[in-house]
Amino acid sequence: MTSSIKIYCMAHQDRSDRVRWLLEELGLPYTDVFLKKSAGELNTPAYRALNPLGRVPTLVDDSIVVHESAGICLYLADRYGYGKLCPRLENFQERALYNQWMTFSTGSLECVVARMFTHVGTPEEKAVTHAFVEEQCTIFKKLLNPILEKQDYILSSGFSAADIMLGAVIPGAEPWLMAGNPPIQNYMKRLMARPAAVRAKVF
Ligand SMILES: N[C@@H](CCC(=O)N[C@@H](CS)C(=O)NCC(=O)O)C(=O)O
Repeated sequence: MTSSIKIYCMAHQDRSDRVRWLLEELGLPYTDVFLKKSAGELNTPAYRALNPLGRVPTLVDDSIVVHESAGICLYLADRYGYGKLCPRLENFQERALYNQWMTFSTGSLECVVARMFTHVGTPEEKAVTHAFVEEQCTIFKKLLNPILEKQDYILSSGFSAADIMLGAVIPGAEPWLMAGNPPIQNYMKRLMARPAAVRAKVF
């Protein structure tokens, strides 16, 4: 079967990781299109027409073009894994939680942790950033731990694209979320053992 699905990325380990993992879970063929930032390939008019931000990942599926890794995974799960890798729309309770965790992964968790790696400023300003990340991650643990102590995946209905998003993002927060914290460590072990994650070279 030939595939028209293309993932524009810079490397397997950039934010295209979650998209590739989901495609592997879905068993869909895809092609990676590697762009070289140093060669200006994120800035060409052709690429900016697909992704005006000049970032990766971007997904092209025939005439459909999507950027934002969470947006791409929402699209793929709805189109190709409906009711399997995402709850059905009429399952309002589960779908609401799914929406919450899909957007939490990049909108709250990833962007908070990214501050630690991008912060600039005086030592005092860095200490403020550090304290903010610590405080937020303490809350994240209070949210996630009770769920992961009672079930294997973030939704009670089982594995979904929300686990892919969380699983791809949590390792960036390793010192704050995983160290000394068995519920999230064990959750990550379960996710890392998934054959699709291994095939996608996420970890
Ligand atoms: N929120 C976006 C973030 C996309 C993003 O910032 N991607 C990085 C690579 S992981 C990027 O393209 N950086 C541009 C650059 O390094 O110039 C998403 O989740 O897709």
